[in-house]
Amino acid sequence: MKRPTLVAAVLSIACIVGANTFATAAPVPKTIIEDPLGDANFVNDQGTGDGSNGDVTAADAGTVSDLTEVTLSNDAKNLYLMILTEAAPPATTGIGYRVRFNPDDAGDHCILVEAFFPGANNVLTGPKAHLIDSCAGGDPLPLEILGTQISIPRKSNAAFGKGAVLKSPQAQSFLYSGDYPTGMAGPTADTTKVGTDYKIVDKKK
Ligand SMILES: [Ca+2]
Ligand SMILES: [Ca+2]
Repeated sequence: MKRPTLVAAVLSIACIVGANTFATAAPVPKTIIEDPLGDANFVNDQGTGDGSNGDVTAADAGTVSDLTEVTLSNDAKNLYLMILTEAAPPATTGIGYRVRFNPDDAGDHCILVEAFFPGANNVLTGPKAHLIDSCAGGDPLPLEILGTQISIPRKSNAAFGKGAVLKSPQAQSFLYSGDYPTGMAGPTADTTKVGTDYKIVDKKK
């Protein structure tokens, strides 16, 4: 009767792990971007991503590249960005995602969070993510990525400071080929309309 005992032991460990997970649960994610299902077809708004060309057509070429939702949450230490798609990466073809914030007067976004997944057309062996501050310059900052959730240390940029608002979020998916981080990001498969600003939550002490 070893097997039931083992199963019971595993279940009880799972319960303990589950309880701990709830005890230290991350804050509730807030939806900042929503996008139609079934429009990853390399047609809608590719390149601009501002929604001006519409974002729905009948063709449904992509599943992993099909953005459906982006959520954000934060605690004192990190921002947690989650990218939701019709099907989870990786795909046969290497796919990347970009979520960008804080456009300047010219419409160029200062804060870019990018994630890249392995595929036949690139050299990656696992997912990679990084933060780019295109207004301040400098090298991309590597970020922790688990599935399609990216953890962004708040101390990494003033844009994530106390009470800060991340403005005009917008997302894109694209093919990612070649080396990392110097590979080719494109063409764009899916884009979203500009979503809802996210105000960073800080608990009062
Ligand atoms: Ca979509
Ligand atoms: Ca879209």
